[in-house]
Amino acid sequence: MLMTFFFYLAKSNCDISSLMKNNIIKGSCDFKFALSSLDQIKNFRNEFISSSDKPKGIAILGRSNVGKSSLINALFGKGTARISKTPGRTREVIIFKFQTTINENKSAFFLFDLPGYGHAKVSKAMLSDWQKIMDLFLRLFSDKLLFLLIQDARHPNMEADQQLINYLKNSGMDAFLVLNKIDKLKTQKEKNELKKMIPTLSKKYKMCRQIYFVSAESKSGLELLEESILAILSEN
Ligand SMILES: Nc1nc2c(ncn2[C@@H]2O[C@H](COP(=O)(O)OP(=O)(O)OP(=O)(O)O)[C@@H](O)[C@H]2O)c(=O)[nH]1
Ligand SMILES: [Mg+2]
Repeated sequence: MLMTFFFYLAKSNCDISSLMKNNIIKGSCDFKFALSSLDQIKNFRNEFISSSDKPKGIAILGRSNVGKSSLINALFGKGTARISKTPGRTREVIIFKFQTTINENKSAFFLFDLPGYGHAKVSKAMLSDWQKIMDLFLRLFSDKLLFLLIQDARHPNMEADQQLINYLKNSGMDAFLVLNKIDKLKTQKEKNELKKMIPTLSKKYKMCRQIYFVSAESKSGLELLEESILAILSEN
């Protein structure tokens, strides 16, 4: 009898914990806008703030081709973002809205796919457009968002990444550093190279709350990343 009771308790605890698991509802991500001008960004700010949903969200930022769109698809469901064949393709601020379950409640948040930086073939004019868009974007939204700074785990902290972190470090934003494509680190030597970099990364990216090691391809590390994102979004 007692055994049966404990078995029931253990089983029901297990069910409760899986029910209460926070998650991003896959496939719930809806494309809202692609903003390419400063005016469009300003106008969207009003909608964002007056939204009946929480004016909070996450922004994805990283060099061209590090796998920003692939990570979006892995976290939010296949087909959410376009994966580029040509690096540097995402030129606009692309905005989605997505649904979550947090502590058994459904909540909606915004997702911002920001234009990539540091691509060699980008002209001076494009670079200056990127800068203007980012200056305005950060001014209007940075206090409401968690930034995922994405880098390629094989080549972290490249010159363009260093320029970015210098640009962002006094912004006071909330951020995670996410090293993607860890599936491409095949040999022990490659893995050790990355391990050796961790103290440097921790120091240089101390504005980031955490460093995550993930693969959009193999899905490794994504569960932990998703949990951590939701923990931040559910903070008041
Ligand atoms: N092996 C591997 N390949 C990946 C991973 N993530 C992305 N890729 C590949 O890297 C390339 C670029 O991926 P995207 O997701 O388009 O990169 P992006 O950062 O959005 O690129 P832009 O929008 O051009 O700035 C694609 O060929 C992806 O299939 C990963 O975790 N592992
Ligand atoms: Mg992209």
